Amino acid sequence: MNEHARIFVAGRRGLVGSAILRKLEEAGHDCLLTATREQLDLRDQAAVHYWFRANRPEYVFLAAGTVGGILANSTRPAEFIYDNMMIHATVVHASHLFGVKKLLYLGSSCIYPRECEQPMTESMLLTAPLEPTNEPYAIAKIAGIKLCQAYRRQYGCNFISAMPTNLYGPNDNFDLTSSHVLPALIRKFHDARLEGRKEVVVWGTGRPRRELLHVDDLADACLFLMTHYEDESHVNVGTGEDLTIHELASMVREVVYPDAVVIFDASKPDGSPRKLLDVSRLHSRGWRHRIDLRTGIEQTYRWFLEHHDVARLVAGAAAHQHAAATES
Ligand code: GFB
Repeated sequence: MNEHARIFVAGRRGLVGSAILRKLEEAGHDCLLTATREQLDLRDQAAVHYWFRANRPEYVFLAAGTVGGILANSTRPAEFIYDNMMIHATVVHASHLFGVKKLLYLGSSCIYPRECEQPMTESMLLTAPLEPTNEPYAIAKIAGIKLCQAYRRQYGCNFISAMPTNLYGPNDNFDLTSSHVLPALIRKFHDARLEGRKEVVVWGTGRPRRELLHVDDLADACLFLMTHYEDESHVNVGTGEDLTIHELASMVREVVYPDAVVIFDASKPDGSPRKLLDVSRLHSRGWRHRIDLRTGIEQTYRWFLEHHDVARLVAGAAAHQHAAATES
């Protein structure tokens, strides 16, 4: 993948897509093809074929999708399964039809069973029932893995899959109705400090454990895999370390609002009790993460303060409410 290669980053505005774009630009790549959601609906096969025929990408980072935390997954299951299945099927098929040299598909650690031996190895896929709160999304992500493997077997496509753990970092989603835990905690402690409130409500019991990888580390792993990984099996991408939600909330409180008091709302779902990835396959290929969690939280909060004014958050929430109202 030389610096003049035609590279398509699907999902350029998202947490992952924007990080991959930053990494590619840093590495000197000068032919980066992107299309926003308004320019190209990746669920629309005719539009995607037209775009691929016109732009002829040689490499594809498939980081586009409808994503969200435990609340969004629980309340919008049809969007999560339909959008993601359509995006994966359309982009993978177009990549085959138009001769893409290599495609990297990004899944998620929720593909593994709820009651899974920890840490979870790649071979544990489909060995037991999934976590109910995000099963529709997980089914769509598993289908993406199987798509890439099937096109590799039948057509010889060089399509690979990476399964990242929970991610965070710049350009994350801080809207409380759809965000993942870490950006939600940053937002909650930030708002409480600004509004002079002492108490911050954290969902669940605080006992579940989560592994958190900074998205710049993930982007670095994606470029590494695009260059060095050619196998059929998907590959886990993570830090290999996890902590409880209680410990995570304490870490965010120290960074954002040390005087706050944390209250746990056990009426909210905990989701998977634990989903620590076994990252030995990736480590054996020579890649490891670099950004430690405390540093990553500090850097993400700085980004939040510089970029996420209240107006945008309010607009985002209002847009979401409007969308919900027009759908009902
Ligand atoms: O990150 P999260 O929303 O999703 O929730 P999952 C992780 C844990 O954080 C759960 C707790 O135990 C939540 O109860 N939590 C505490 C909170 N306070 C909050 C809060 O204010 N907001 C949120 N969102 N959580 C996701 C899947 O599962 O994992 C995605 O839903 C994706 O599809 C992602 O696969 C990697 O980690 O439980």
